[in-house]
Amino acid sequence: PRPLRVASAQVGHIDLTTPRSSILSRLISLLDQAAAQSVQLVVFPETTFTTFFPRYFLGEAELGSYYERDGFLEGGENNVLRTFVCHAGKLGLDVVVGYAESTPDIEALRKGLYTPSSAPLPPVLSKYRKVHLPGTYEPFSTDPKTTNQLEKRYFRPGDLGFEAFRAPGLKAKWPPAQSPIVGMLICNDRRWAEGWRCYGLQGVEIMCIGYNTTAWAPELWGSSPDLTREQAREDAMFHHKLVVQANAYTNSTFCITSARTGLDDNHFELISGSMIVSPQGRILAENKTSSDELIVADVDLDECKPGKAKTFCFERHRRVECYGRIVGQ
Ligand code: CDT
Repeated sequence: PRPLRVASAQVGHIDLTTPRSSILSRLISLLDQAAAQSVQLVVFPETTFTTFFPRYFLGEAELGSYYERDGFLEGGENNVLRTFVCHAGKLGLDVVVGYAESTPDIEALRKGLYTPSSAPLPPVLSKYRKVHLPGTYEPFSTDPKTTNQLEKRYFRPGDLGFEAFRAPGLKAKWPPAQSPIVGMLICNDRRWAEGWRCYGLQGVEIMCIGYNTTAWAPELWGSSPDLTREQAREDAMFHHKLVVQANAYTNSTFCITSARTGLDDNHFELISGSMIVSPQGRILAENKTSSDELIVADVDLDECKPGKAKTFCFERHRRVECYGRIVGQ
């Protein structure tokens, strides 16, 4: 067996004007709780350090304040991301965390994730940039009550592909060649089987997914515009669980999902659904609240093996000669 204690750090409501310092202290508290429970790997949401700002139509100057600057670690300056990473490192926690990444070229604004692993300034083991950007370039409306989804305006599609990596920093009790194979997706990416399969083909054992999923967004969802708020919320949760459980199963991998959730600015509702899912697609642990919450589970990575060797043994059962359409051939 290869036992590992993992957690999803769900983050509750954050308003547009919530001070970064108060967000940071909540995140530090989640890290402390994880360390107190001997967790080894914690997954945080998409855009963990701010509210989900792509729902707002923002002017250029204000917009800039929602990104983490390039060189946030190397530059040595104090910022929330650096403080967060160093705290996780001091506690010996491996962390996956989502943030809006700014590069020196304003034209190259992107999203990313990274995983630190040891103190004092933990190394970045891997970085992932969101590939499937939902929403629109133009706002649906400039009415401040409208839920926009301006990711196509505020970001560029990720350019790093779907690269699985080994995570040797997990206080490993096994040789490096047996260290966990980790993959990352961000929010909307989880709805696309193509990314999951790229990780599955690399033998992924733990998928880490942070997200902000609007509970009520008739302009965005493909479902009927006649749905009530309650029905729309239920649909959003159903589809979230459907894609995560199904893709964990068909790729024989554990999956940790972490929601930014709650009612932001007393108006914009995000679903929860933070959970830890087994390679059989079963939910092992899930959130009980719509607030800050740590969801913990003990997993055995060797449970990925039967699915990879039998039902989803890719070498024996895949028929690549029939899949050309997927890559436009
Ligand atoms: N943040 C993000 O990617 N949200 C999307 C909204 C979907 S719009 C159809 C999501 O997949 O949850």
